[in-house]
Parts: sequence; structure tokens; C-alpha cells
Amino acid sequence: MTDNLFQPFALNETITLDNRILMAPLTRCMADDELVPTQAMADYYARRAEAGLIISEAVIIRPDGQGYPNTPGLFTAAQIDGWRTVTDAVHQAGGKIFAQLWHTGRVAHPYFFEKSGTSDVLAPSAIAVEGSVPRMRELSYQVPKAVSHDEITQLIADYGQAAANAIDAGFDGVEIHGANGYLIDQFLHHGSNHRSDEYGQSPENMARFPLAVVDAICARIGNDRTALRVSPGAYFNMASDDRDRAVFDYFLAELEQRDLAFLHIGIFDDAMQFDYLGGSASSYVRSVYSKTLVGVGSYSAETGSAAISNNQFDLLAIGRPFIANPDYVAKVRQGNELVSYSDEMLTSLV
Ligand code: FNR
Ligand code: 8K6
Repeated sequence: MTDNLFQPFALNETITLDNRILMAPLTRCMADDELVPTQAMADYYARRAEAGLIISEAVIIRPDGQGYPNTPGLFTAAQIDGWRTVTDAVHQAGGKIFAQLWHTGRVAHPYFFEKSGTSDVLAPSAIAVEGSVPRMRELSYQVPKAVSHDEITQLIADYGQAAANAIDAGFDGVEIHGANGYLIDQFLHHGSNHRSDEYGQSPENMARFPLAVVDAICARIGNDRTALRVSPGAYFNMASDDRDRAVFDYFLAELEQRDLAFLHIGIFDDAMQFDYLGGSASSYVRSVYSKTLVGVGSYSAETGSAAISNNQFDLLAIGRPFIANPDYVAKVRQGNELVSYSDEMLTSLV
């Protein structure tokens, strides 16, 4: 019934996955206070190495990208060394792992990074995201500073450096976090991008920074090791705007030409319908983008397998069930019952 999940899948000539189940990126806030991955994290990922590919929790590319406590980084030697322990453990267990590269943009909070010497929250435009840092409700989000051209140039360089650091740390590749209302996604939606220069207003302009990041990373580590996560439907940290459709039509057409390892939808429930996309996030992307697509969002192995059979996407990412079941892949393969996920499980790294 879920047999197709256990077929190998070649992303390209460089990387072939043993099966079609990916572990979705899952922020766990368990790095040490220098944002270095711990041995407990290495053990956690190694236990899940039977996934065809693990996407790491989001990893910040530099201090001002941080919006949550104890999220790991990939910009100091100690962080690179810590990740090498993780990637070694996963490889020894027979798995593969990509790093998810993250800058939270206006969802960052200086509480986490002001000791690095800046308290500027950077975003395309000076439009604050509503609300406050989860579980740290006293930290309200700030009105960000609209990034200057020099700051954009530096951000692109820092994404490239973080990708090179990921390869140095032993990752098999990177997934650029372009989803869920964080920095890259903030350029792609009218709700957060009101710029009047060459990074705003038109689809070509709004896609300029995201494409520059993709191109910089491909130039550093190769397009065969570069993937991207996108949220064409606004649902998290983002207001909806019908004009976003044209931005994503253009952006996805440009990505089509770049031969990335895969494109991954960023969504919590792929049953959500978006009027301006004419359906779900995955059905929209599938209709305008023909290359390898990873679906995600409240799927079970059974519903995900059926979606692959129906050609809705090629690979299935599993998030919360993988928190509840380190041996998720083995359980599905053997037809064993799964433990249900609950939010209390987030407090420990099992
Ligand atoms: C997430 N998700 C997420 N997404 C992402 O791109 N980077 C991340 O670091 C995180 N972190 C994260 C933490 C936690 C606790 C949850 C529950 C989710 C979203 C995740 O990758 C996935 O898209 C959703 O969880 C939907 O898939 P499932 O859980 O329904 O299989
Ligand atoms: C990416 C880092 C965030 C870490 C915490 C994530 C916690 C998950 C909480 C779920 C929030 C879901 C928002 C989705 C809205 C769905 C709209 C119906």
C-alpha cells in the first residue's frame, strides 16, 4: 500500500536517495548557548537515518537571523565542528542529511543577537510582523529596518558562505529556507515587500534577491546539492495578497531553469486551499514547475503514498510523526503502529 515510498529516487547524477521519505526540517531549540549542535542532537538525527534524506532543523546563517532560542548556527568554527559530529553520525548510520539555511528577517529579535554588536532587525521593508516570539511572549516583534543595497550584497555573500560551511561540516547539500514568512519569503509577498527599488513592486524585482541567493549558493556548492523550500500560499508570519500569484509564477519559471536538487513546499497542512493559487500549495507548484517536488503537510504514509501515485509530488516529507517516532521509516515499512505526536514531545530530544 505504501510500496512506492520504498523505491530509490535519483535527485540527479550526484545524489540518489534510498527511499522517498524525507524527514522535514524541525526546529527543536536544543543547540547550546553558542548555537553549537550537541551530542544529543547527533544521536537524535542518527536515530532517524533510515529516512531517504534528513533535512536538518533550520540553521541560522549569521547572528541577526535568529528569532528563537538556541537554534543552531553555521557561521563559527565551533558550530561547523558540532555539525560535523551530527553528519558523521548520520552517515555512519547509513543516512544522508541536508542543512536548512535560515535567516528569519523581520521575525528575528535583537534579544537573541544584540551581543553580536547590532540590534537591527533586517527585512525588505519596515513592516513589522504581528505578535511576539512564541513561548517568550514578552518579546514583541519590532519594526524592521529596510535593508540597504550594501546589506543585500552582504546577505547574499553570507548565504553563500553558510552553504560552503555546510559542505565543510559534511552535509550532503543544503535546502535554502525560502518558506514560512522568513527573510527570503518576505521579498516574495506584497504583504511584507513595499520596496520601490529593483527589489520591489514587480515579480521580476521581488524575485531578484531570492534568485541571487539561489545563484550564489549554486555557484559555491553546485546546483546538484542545492534545494529550496517555498511557501507560495501565505499562511504563517505573512498576510495574504492575490498579487503574490504573479510573483510565484515568475519565480518558479526562473527556478525551473536552475536544475535544483528539489523544490519543497513549506506548509503545515497541504489540504489548505488558496483562492489565488487555484487550490493547494502543492497542486499550484506542480502545475507551473515540472521538476522534482517534495510534498509535505499533515500527510500520513498512506495519504502521502497515494499523492505520489497520483503524481501530485515525487517525494514525501514527514515532520511531526518523525518527532514521535524516531523509527518512523521502519515502522511504516513493517506496517507497525505509530505513536501519535503531541506538542509536549517538543520539550525533549528523543
Ligand atoms: C516545523 N516546521 C519547520 N519548517 C521549516 O521549514 N523549518 C523549520 O525549522 C521548521 N521547524 C518546525 C518545528 C516544529 C516543531 C514543527 C511542528 C514544524 C514545519 C515542518 O517542516 C512541516 O512542514 C510541518 O510540520 C508539516 O508537516 P507534518 O508535521 O504535518 O508532517
Ligand atoms: C520554524 C520555527 C518555528 C518553530 C516552532 C514551530 C512550532 C509549530 C507551531 C505550529 C504553528 C502552525 C502555524 C500554521 C498555521 C496554519 C494555518 C491554519
